[in-house]
Amino acid sequence: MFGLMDVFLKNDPISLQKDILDHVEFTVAKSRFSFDDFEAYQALAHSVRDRLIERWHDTQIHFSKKDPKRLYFLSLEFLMGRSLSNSVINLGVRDQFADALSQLGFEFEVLAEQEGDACLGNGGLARLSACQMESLATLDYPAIGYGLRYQYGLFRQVILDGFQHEQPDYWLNFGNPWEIARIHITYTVKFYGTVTDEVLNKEKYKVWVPGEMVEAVAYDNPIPGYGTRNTIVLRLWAAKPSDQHNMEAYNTGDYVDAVVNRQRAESISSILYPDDRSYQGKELQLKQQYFFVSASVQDIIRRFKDAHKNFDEFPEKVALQLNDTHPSLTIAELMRVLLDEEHLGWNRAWDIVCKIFSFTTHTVSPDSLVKIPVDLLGSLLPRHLQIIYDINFNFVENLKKMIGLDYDRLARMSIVEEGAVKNIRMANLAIICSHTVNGVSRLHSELLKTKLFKDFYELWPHKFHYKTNGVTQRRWIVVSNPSLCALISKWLGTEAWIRDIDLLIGLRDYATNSELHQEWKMVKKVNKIRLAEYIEAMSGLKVVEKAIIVSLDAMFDVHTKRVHEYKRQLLNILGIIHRYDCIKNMNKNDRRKVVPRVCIIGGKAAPGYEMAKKIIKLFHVVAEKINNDNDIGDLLKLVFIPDYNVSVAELVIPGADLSQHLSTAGHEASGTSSMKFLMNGCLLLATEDGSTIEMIEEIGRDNIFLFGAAVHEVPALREKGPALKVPLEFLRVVRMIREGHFGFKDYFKSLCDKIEGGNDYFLLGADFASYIEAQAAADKAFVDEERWTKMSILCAAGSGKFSSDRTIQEYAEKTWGIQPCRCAF
Ligand code: 26V
Repeated sequence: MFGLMDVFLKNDPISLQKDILDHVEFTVAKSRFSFDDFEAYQALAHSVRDRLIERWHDTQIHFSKKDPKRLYFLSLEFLMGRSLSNSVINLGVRDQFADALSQLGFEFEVLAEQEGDACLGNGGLARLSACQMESLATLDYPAIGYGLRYQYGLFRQVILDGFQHEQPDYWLNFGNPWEIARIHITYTVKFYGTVTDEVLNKEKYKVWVPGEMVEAVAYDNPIPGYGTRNTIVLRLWAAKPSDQHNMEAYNTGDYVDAVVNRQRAESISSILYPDDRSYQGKELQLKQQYFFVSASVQDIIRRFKDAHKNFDEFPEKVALQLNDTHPSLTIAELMRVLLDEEHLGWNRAWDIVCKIFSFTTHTVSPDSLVKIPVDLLGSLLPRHLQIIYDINFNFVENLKKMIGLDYDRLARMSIVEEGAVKNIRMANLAIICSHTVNGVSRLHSELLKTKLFKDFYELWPHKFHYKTNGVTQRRWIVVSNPSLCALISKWLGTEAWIRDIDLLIGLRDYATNSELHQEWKMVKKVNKIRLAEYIEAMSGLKVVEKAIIVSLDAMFDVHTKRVHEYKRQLLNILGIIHRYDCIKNMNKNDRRKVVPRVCIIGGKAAPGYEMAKKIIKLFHVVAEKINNDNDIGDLLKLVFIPDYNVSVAELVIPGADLSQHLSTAGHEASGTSSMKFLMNGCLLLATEDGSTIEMIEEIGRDNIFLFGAAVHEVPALREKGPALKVPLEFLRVVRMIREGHFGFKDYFKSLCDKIEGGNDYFLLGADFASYIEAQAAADKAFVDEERWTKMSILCAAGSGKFSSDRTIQEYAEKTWGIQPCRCAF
């Protein structure tokens, strides 16, 4: 028999080979004498999964024994990307598996490429959740993530003739070895119906009689920590028809209809909504939110009740983190369970609820805050609407005592928005019921306090905090940039920075060391070659176009993120046209001084976001012209990376020399891709927005190319309208598009109209001159190799603050009140 902490699965080459072959034979059901790369990947993934499960069991047992306060992280989106490389690195078995595979005639890297991405999220918020889960595991915090197991992840982007087309991402088609279906962990989720009053022991209670029931089935995704045995879990819920679902129909013989209705239940977890900005109050979207909230709350209560009898202990054992407004229904659901099922009474239930919720908002825009039409909520979740009205009644009555009868302010702060359509403001609910409201950068927090949530800040200043975002260095250096990882460890003389990122600062001591410079440049070159090969292969796939061959001596200038007007990919394109125009008008001598550039753009536009889609098309028509202009050659090449996702980012970021972060100041809550570029020694060209302001403090103004209006200047510039002065160069490039220099003249008219004549809300014209200047400064620095390399080293050295380990530690200590609970090796 094994003792509790004995390692069950062995990691020597013979054991690993046997495990892999066993999985080939019995899991993949292929002969161990003949299997291809994909089958080998599947067997490898299952061998790794076995080890994850073992550690996860040990962690579970340890947590159950210690019974610490646990964090429950609720998010509707997680962008996990691939799991194989991250798992073997965090388990500390990467080299062992690579050796075992090579003896079987396979290469680890080749098999890793077989894995598809898990894209259960849109953009920044979703990838942040994934980084934070990994940091929670690494720092030994007792945490569980909850989300939805969408059958269709974020749409696949296909570019046809320069236009974006969307295709479904049926990511589960080839199976998913990283999840464990828990068919016995299911909860019934109720919808619709009516609320009645009932009396129990002379007390009146509300009883919700549902009109529809759906089962939530748990799918567990283990998340291993690095340098620890701790492995936590991301539990994703899938919808299945309930056995109790519409029994009536079966009994009345309406068998076919009943089966069709059962299928409808599954649609709740079928699709991820592909919009990362605006919330539309669609019924299915609300159903998704409640489905995930109800299953998670039932799971949390079940776990609590397994070990505790008295709900007074609940706040000592449970911290609930609301990742943006989408999971805010959790508040009403927990109140409902405590009132109607646990019969605690309003005051006790409310007291508990107020102690356990914390809320983080990821937006600066009021349009992104979830609002639910009262009619919709009342029909889908009648009891919740009553509870929200009761919470609001108490809140408004108290508020009147505090601020008097300031009706405008009372109306603004009320959870219920009056108007032609009455809405429930989920952000107000979240703020009122949470003990802490966090922003995602210092600037964001200031904007919340002075704009978005000003009324609430003035009422409860103590609730408002911020935790600047971070990203995990395990994924964004160790997995994605192994050459840089080895180089950093060599120069710091330790691998300890992988868990303790502050050690990176030690690189500063060698920022002018010529030996390091040589090795640093070599690493960048290796990564540029990798990226260039990808570009060539990817562009060569197209039937009508030739493959794009890029020069490694050129500056790889990257702008990859979701396409949005506020992120200003259009400014980048206008800058590229200006550069092209300048080169065309240069004499031979001047052309020799031009710094060759490869301008890389990648990112998806929301399917219904017309302007964003036009921006993608514009990039393609400009690329077509410039890439085929023999007069330009290697001086300027444009590349669009289609279907940008986590695994593509892992390839692109290490290979970038320069990266662009151009949001109009005051619009990017934080920005996290800039942190990944910084860690990889890539220089930034950026506005003073979001987290960039804090980056400047860490790396120094000399090591970043800044441009554009500051946040406080933006309102005055907008105010000027048509009187705003814009440079002639700006007018010239817009005219080139307008006049059809790149074709599609009519198609781009609305786009040009949006940035001229006082309509330029995102201030492209106002920032254009300083953008071009910053680009020139970047060119100048690039030709001075020694200066550039020093800057690059200083960027990586100063990136420590932007690790999600720091963010998570701050949350744990200041917001959640949880302690590490480390499972012994
Ligand atoms: C999110 C969602 C997700 C669920 C479905 C509907 C919906 C609607 C709106 C939003 C708001 C955008 C959330 C977002 O991704 N914000 C980004 O969060 C990053 C992490 O904090 C931050 O770095 C970015 O600046 C911010 O734009």
